[in-house]
Amino acid sequence: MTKDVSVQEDQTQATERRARGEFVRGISNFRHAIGDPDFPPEPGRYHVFVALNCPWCHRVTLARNVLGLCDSITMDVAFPNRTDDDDPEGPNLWEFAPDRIATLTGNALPECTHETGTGKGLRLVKQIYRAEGSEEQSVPILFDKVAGRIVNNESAEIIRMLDAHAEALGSTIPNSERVRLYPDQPAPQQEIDALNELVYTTINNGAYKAGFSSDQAVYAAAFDAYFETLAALDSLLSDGRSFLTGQDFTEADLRLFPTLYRHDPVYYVRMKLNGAQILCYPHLWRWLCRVHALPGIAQAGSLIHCRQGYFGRSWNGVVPQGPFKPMKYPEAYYHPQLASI
Ligand SMILES: N[C@@H](CCC(=O)N[C@@H](CS)C(=O)NCC(=O)O)C(=O)O
Repeated sequence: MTKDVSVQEDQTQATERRARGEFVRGISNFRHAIGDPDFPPEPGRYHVFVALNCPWCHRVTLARNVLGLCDSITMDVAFPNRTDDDDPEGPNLWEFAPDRIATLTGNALPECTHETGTGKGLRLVKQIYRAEGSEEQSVPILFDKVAGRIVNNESAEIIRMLDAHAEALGSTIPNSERVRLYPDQPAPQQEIDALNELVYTTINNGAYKAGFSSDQAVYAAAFDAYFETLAALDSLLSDGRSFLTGQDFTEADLRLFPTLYRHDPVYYVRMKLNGAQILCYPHLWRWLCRVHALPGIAQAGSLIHCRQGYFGRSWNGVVPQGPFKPMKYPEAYYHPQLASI
């Protein structure tokens, strides 16, 4: 990679900031790239490990779908809640558990799978890392099934690689019809980079800073910045453009989508982002519905996994049922006219 595409949290005094109650996201350590000599772009070679409630994984499932890579990049899905305290390997670990029962539905979740990428049938994501001497445990992971190695565990870089190598990776969509998430020209790149920076800091990661910080001032600043950006993006879209940078869907849209998709049904309550719903921002609401309607987008996410994951264990296993007005979600995303103007 020639430049850092991920827009990560500033790690200055991270320990002290965490001690004061601020949520500070860590850094991903596997940063190889498809296209490096060890990792040639080939159909059928790569695999992703994801959890459908995780918004960073959502970037990867969205990219895999819109780029036509579902047949050529295999995928395993972890259960949305981590392991419990009585797990022999410890609590809070992502687990492949297709038979585990979700409190929300009273049934197993059909999207959840066993681990098939390594060929070892591992139970925990942590064991995939441990095989390489790493103590990390995060999803998403891009894995090379031929080399038996983790390629990369930073979603921003993974989606950029899938976009750059879509054809060689075996995309089922012809080049002329496939979206280009990060076009080669400098002008759209600069526009996307600027949006990524703003959206990562105040929206994607800002939601976590609001919801997981235990300091009132840190929460309040994150809350304010989040809603300021929503207002700014609503205004950006008010000139009639279909997507954030114009008439084409790009990486900037893809990276905004996972957070806004979660906002009304989950983050409003769970992340204490109860200033307003996306429904209150007419241009953003219509943008959300427009993106949701693109081929492959609705199929890349699951609000059942989101609800189960965000409210499951940390909220005593009971998942809030709403909202139901003006309509249940995700059904509401099929109705752009619900926007308040
Ligand atoms: N920088 C990573 C962040 C991924 C991340 O934070 N994933 C969370 C789930 S939403 C995770 O697995 N964290 C490790 C853990 O909580 O054990 C990326 O964007 O790919």
